[in-house]
Amino acid sequence: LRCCSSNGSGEKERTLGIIKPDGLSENAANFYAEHSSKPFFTNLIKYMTSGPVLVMILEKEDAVIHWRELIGPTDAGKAKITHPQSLRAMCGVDIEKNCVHGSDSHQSAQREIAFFFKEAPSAFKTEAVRKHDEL
Ligand code: IDP
Repeated sequence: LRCCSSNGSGEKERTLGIIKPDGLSENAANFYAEHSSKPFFTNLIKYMTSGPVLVMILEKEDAVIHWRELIGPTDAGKAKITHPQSLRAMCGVDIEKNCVHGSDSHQSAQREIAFFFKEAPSAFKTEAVRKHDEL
């Protein structure tokens, strides 16, 4: 890395960073590591890196189950019939292109939040969530 030195003024400055496409595909592969041996893995990574994604921490009581209920079944095609009011029914296409992700358990949520938000989890946690984690 050839770079610069501090300008020494102690003032805030701005810089520009870009996560290049290969950086995103590495992240997607790591995020979905549990599916790496599945036949759909390569397509899933292509899909997940085909454009920008918006990653959110959502917080409420029983957020994991409520968000899973709201997004609906994995197969967006079937969801259109069985869960027409779900997000996947409304914006997804099929079992792969299902438009939204939701952690499938409290433990997965903790791991996945830490994956994207290295510093954030404790700052985002309410007192109630911190107590829940200590149990
Ligand atoms: P989930 O997202 O509903 O929890 P997972 O089984 O964890 O479902 O699968 C992760 C993602 O992999 C799915 O959201 C979907 O995009 C993709 N996927 C899952 N099963 C298949 C499949 O059988 N064919 C193609 N893609 C799949």
